[in-house]
Amino acid sequence: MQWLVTGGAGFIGTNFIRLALAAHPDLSIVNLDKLTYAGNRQNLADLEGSGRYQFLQGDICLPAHVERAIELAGGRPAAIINIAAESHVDRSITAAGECVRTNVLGTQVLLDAARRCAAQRFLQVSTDEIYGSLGPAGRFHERSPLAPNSPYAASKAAAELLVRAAVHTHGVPAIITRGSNNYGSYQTPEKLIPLAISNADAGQPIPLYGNGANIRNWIFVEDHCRGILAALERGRPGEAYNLGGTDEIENRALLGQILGLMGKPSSLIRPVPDRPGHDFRYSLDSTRAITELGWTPQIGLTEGLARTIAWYRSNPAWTAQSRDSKFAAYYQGQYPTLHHEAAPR
Ligand code: NAD
Ligand code: TDX
Repeated sequence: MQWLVTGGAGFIGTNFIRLALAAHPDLSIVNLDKLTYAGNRQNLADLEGSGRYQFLQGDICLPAHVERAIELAGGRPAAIINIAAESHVDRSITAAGECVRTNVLGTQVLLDAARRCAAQRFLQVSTDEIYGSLGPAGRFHERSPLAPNSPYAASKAAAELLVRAAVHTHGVPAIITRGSNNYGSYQTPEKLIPLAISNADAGQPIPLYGNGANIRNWIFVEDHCRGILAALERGRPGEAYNLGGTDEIENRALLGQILGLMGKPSSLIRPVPDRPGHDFRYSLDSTRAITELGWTPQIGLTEGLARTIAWYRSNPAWTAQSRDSKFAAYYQGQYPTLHHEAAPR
């Protein structure tokens, strides 16, 4: 059995490939990844040469690169799993072009390829952000309207509509998963949790947007990856499945919990100007995935954070490599009010 995975050198892709190969001894995977700032080939270097994993550097927006990846996967992969994306909301607010190109055009190029090679399944990894923002109460279910608020979220919603059209018009057997906020190993430190852990370990201030009352629904990355696998194997083509995590928490309380677990002072938290258009709250009703796929998230926030902190502390070289000079330039542009306090290491 051969699968084509895109974006497998990023955070969720790395975790997904490890999980899928462990779950299926007869599976081999081709990983097509452009290696943007968010991709790191070394994440899965130990699998290269195993005979079950091949890495191909390439761009999902370029049909020739996608065709090459499909050839490497034997010409007719049993599944194409699209994990590649420009995934950071803040970067999409500063400059939306790459986000729209990869997330929208790239998805269409992959759908066209799936049709041509008659892949048996296409799985689009999407996000809760396509639903927009909630107030203090309520949850999103799969029939909630798409109401994205950031350029990133809008590009992911657009990709979902292209997937829907490919199912309806061309009969592509595609399934969509909508995960909530992920955390865990291999996440680049532009995102809140790895930024907090790596800044705290370096004794540097942690930026908290606005009043810190925004709420996210956190899912441990391995729970999310099990959900993607379950949807691929047991989901119905044409359907979307919410994959929400176990915990909802305000950002300021989350940072307090992380610092407590790390034995660091909460005085490291520094309010910074709010994100423009900042969604207040996300919360997913995952009843469909629980009943149809037999999936449930298993790792609660306290355990997941402890495991995540332990991973970052065991892998300082990985973090140092992620926090390179390009990251420093990004950080200075994103957090000008913090820059004078300390530069990221
Ligand atoms: P990430 O930014 O860590 O990784 C993205 C990967 O895609 C990188 O390896 C990058 O090199 C690759 N990539 C980018 N553009 C590419 C292109 N044009 N061609 C080929 N490869 C390209 O992202 P992530 O956090 O792992 O997210 C993965 C997917 O999961 C995304 O589709 C995202 O929308 C979705 N998602 C993420 C979260 C989350 O909390 N991180 C939650 C729900 C859904
Ligand atoms: O420095 C920060 N300070 C801060 O207060 C950063 C980077 C974020 N925040 C806030 C903004 C959000 O309310 O923390 C929350 C989480 O922010 P991010 O880690 O940037 O995630 P979010 O914007 O919620 O989006 C994430 O979840 C859905 C992923 O990045 C997306 O790819 C996914 O689709």
